Amino acid sequence: MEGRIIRQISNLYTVESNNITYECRARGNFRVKGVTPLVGDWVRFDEKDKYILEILPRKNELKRPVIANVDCAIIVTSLKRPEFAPNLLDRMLTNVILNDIEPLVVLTKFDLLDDSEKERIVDIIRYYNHIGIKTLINKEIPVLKEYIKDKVVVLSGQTGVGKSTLLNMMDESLNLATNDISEALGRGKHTTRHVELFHLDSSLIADTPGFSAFDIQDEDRENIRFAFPEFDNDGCKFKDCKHINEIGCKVLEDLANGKILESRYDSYKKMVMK
Ligand SMILES: Nc1nc2c(ncn2[C@@H]2O[C@H](COP(=O)(O)OP(=O)(O)OP(=O)(O)O)[C@@H](O)[C@H]2O)c(=O)[nH]1
Ligand SMILES: [Mg+2]
Ligand SMILES: [Zn+2]
Repeated sequence: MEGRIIRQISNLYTVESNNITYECRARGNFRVKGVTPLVGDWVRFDEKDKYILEILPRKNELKRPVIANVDCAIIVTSLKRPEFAPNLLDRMLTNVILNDIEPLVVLTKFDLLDDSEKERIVDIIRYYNHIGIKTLINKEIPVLKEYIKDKVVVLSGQTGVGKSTLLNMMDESLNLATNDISEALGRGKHTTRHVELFHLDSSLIADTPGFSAFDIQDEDRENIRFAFPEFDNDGCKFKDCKHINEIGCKVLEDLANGKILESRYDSYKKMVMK
């Protein structure tokens, strides 16, 4: 039989096929081949012995969070507790874009900001939307639901930003565990511990464990500039311009003219200079 893995808890995989779920294990030969089944994988499995036999070809794959075959990644970013970190947001965006997955940014905890902080964030939201990266606040549930209609989606983001809370807001019957972030540490306690896809109307959406650090994969480093839609990569004097200190660099010119948000360029530079 064929089905889709919708949950993984250590070496136990839940495979869904025709609305029935099967708790399966993976054969040891996957380890030999250096591949492991991931949530989101379409697999061929033995429904009697409850073994996954074969992983069908993947359309894409993310390493963090680990999931396969998604159409869209929602990057959940909090504005407070934990503090808004534009560099982290841009690193996550770069990772998603370079893996050919459509990104969507959902900002949380807007309610914890004071008026001047809110103004600043509204400008930032406008900037991201202007460059074509859809960005909204977690209050906009109907817009969000419409946007992810018929898609397979993964929630990604630091621990404590409100990923599980967002899922509960979309469907309260999910009743996922959430946890206040630690006052002492100013960060979360890793409440969600496994990756799981849930049905939500016509969408499939995965809750994932949060992380505390995030870096770009080495194989992506060369292509970082293509993950910045506001960069006029062809406008520079030199082909393959790194946009760092080259004379006649269009990106540096746009930065100086205020066309490129400083925090965006800063994120770019930190990623390429590493
Ligand atoms: N004030 C406020 N609190 C929020 C908002 N969204 C989430 N929270 C709170 O933030 C805390 C963390 O939320 P979770 O949903 O557990 O975070 P998570 O991203 O799932 O965390 P992990 O599972 O550890 O990755 C909870 O106490 C939520 O109630 C928001 O928009 N405003
Ligand atoms: Mg969670
Ligand atoms: Zn340049």
